[in-house]
Amino acid sequence: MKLFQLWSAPGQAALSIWRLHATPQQVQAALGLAQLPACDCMRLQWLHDGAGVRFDQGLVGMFADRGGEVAELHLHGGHGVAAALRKTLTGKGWSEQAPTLAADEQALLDARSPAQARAAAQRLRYAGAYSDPDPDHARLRASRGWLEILGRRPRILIAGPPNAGKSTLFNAWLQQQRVTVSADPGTTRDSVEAPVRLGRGDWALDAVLVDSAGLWASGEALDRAAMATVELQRQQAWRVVWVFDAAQPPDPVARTALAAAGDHDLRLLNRTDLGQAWSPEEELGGSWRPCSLLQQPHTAAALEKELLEGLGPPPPTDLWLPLHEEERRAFGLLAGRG
Ligand SMILES: Nc1nc2c(ncn2[C@@H]2O[C@H](COP(=O)(O)OP(=O)(O)OP(=O)(O)O)[C@@H](O)[C@H]2O)c(=O)[nH]1
Ligand SMILES: [Mg+2]
Repeated sequence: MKLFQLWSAPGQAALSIWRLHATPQQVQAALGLAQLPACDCMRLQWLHDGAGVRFDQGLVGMFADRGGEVAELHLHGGHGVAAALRKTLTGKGWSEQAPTLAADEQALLDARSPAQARAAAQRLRYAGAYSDPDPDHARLRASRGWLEILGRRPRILIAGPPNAGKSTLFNAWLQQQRVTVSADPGTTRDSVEAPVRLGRGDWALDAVLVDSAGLWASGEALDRAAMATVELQRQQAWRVVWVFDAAQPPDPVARTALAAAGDHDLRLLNRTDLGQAWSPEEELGGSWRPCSLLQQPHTAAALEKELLEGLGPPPPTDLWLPLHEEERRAFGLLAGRG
């Protein structure tokens, strides 16, 4: 049976990588190649569909695999090329098969940021490198915060009482008018989430930012359902950015919610341009950042910086990284939200 597999991430990307389990002659015939695919080296060749029409130019080579010979194709990554290749090969009796990937290989394919890709690649490279007990555990301790989030997409929840400016912060962070902002309390009901990039360069991280409904003593069932969703979001969040209103002391529901805040959560006292009607430090404790999001839209960048600084130094690049909770527990490296 002639099989082909997609080895790059599904969807559109700059490149797609395919493996064809067949002989060089079968690959040449299937794709109308001018030359037989060469062994252990990639050559640029035109690929032709069943009607002899060129559909892409890419790198083609043959390699030895555990079970025999494998052709590897590095093609352009658009949907059109993938569709043309699939149609050409299935039209000639080939079958597509999903590759069997180890968990770390899958994590590398799924990585959406440089940091998450590096961590997955490091695990592949140094797999099995540890003996127990190992002095290298100590080197990982300073990067506990990173290890907690490199194996997943950390979620940052924006929460607080109604009208405090949560949606204003969400939009400022994304630098787009993504959600409705209005002077009517209770504008946001459903949680809205969007991908955000934290930091730059090699250790830039992919995260999810979540805007949420206001927390207050509402008699309406809809509001209470929305607040139950916020509580679920809070439990899943890596960090919460609490936004309270300087002009309006919060009601007991918002105060109670804040009691669940972790030490690394951020606290923002917004709308200080309207005057400060109460003191969060005195009434709620903790350290608060006074601000006016309307006048200081760069506050979001300062919050991003603070979140990243709280992570400590990035992990060493020459070690296998324990990213999953049970691994971090085994290494004595669990770092909770607290
Ligand atoms: N004066 C002043 N107004 C602000 C500031 N930040 C936001 N606002 C205004 O406050 C109102 C509420 O802002 P939102 O961002 O909708 O507040 P929210 O917390 O999302 O409110 P809900 O969705 O109702 O929970 C809007 O009219 C904003 O323009 C600020 O720094 N100063
Ligand atoms: Mg809102």
